[in-house]
Amino acid sequence: MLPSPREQALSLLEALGVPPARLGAQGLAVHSPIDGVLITHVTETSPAEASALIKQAHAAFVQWRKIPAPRRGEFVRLLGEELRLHKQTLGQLVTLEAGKILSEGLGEVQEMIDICDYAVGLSRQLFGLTIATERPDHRMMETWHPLGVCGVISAFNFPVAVWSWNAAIALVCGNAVVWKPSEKTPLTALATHAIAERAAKRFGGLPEGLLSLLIGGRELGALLVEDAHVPLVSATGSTAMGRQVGPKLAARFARAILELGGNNAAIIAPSADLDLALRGIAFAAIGTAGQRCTTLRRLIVHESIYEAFVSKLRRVYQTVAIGDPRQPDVLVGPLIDAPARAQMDKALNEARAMGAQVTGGTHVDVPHLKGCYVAPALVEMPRHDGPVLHETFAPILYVMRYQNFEDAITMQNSVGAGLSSSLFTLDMREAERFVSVEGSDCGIANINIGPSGAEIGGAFGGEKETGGGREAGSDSWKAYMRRATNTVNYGTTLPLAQGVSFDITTD
Ligand code: UN1
Repeated sequence: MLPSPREQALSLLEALGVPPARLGAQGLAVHSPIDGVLITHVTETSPAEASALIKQAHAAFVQWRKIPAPRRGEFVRLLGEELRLHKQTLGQLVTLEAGKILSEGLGEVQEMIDICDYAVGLSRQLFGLTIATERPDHRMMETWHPLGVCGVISAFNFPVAVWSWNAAIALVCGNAVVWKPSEKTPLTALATHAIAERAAKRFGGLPEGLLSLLIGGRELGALLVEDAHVPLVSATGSTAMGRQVGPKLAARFARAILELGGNNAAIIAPSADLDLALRGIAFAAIGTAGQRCTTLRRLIVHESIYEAFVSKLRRVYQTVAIGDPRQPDVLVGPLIDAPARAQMDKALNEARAMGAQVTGGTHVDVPHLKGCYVAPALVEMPRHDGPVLHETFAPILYVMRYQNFEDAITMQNSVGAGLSSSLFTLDMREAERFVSVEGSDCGIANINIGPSGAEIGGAFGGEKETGGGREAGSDSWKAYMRRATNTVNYGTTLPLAQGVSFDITTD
């Protein structure tokens, strides 16, 4: 018999070293989605405290930016080590607070470890170019400088990994980080900070306030967005949230990294390896109970294999184990809360009204657990329209048919969001076309794997209503630094660019 989520969470918080003073009988109430029961309250940050923390972070940045980047990398290396040591405990806490199955909770912490490793290497690779200049005895180069305080606003579904993608990179780049986690998942944020504090101790101390945490509601996120001491905000959440945050940052010329909604599709072509596709589709559509921004939401299947493939998928939907995400055989945990389930019901009703055929989608009673459990829904649509066009953050997979490949690509691209996409095919021409300029319009386009579960080595993010931001690997680090172009004249004359002459008379 498993302990109650509350008991287990409280003992994990203790094991992780979260200061008891942050928890108590008052403040932000935190419930486990597993049973809906209150775990504890968390002390909230007042707006005045938040402003003071941002100021302090700026002062910390002024010190931190002078530390050589490889030395900054040493702190991130220690952070990665501490995360390795606490992978089990933090992973379990992610499961208790966000409701994802344990393997995914642990995977989330692994993603944090991976980005730390990546950032350590990066700390010795923050380089600019030297560029040929048109003037004799001149040198032209670019230098990358730290930016300042980086604000991070994260969502409940990846309560700690998203912070780490931003923080690990921002720190080696010489920045301070102020984090506003989702009000639904403050416990994992506190635990992450406790882990970072251990790394800081081993490092020999960080400038006071280099990493800070704002616990509370969206007004704290708004404060971060409006504070002139914050030159960059990386915000993960809905497109509606991005529409508020983006213009405010633009108005004060601050940078935005926006990771907003997704409405990700997979195309199953006639040549696809259907067994492989089935596994890929099941993980992408059902995993994390449909609560990833990369979750597969639209399946576009060639008519010639529709029945063969979709009948197998129906069976998966009918048999997948739903329940306590701590149980090893369970693949679908609870939705985060009752409003999420109501949104799911609403979308399914809209689909039914259009004539859709729904497999699953019902509320599920799990003995002794009062969480919001649902059977994932496979929704065979008469057309690509209505609720299909919008992201509902729940395990709903809409299925459509196609006849020709170009139409499938058009369908895949005809939604507002542009995060992730995939194609299952063994036809090389189709595969290459899909990743070509005429193919998927998303930030992520995969072949023979689903749209979710990206590695940290690539740049993560999407186009159109997904916001255009890129985090994690590749050259995403450049967003966390400012570039200066330097031209140095080591000669004795002053030739002007473009052949301009401007001769003044001198005595
Ligand atoms: C998110 O859902 O906000 O690619 C992030 C993935 C994960 C990250 C998801 N690595 O599914």
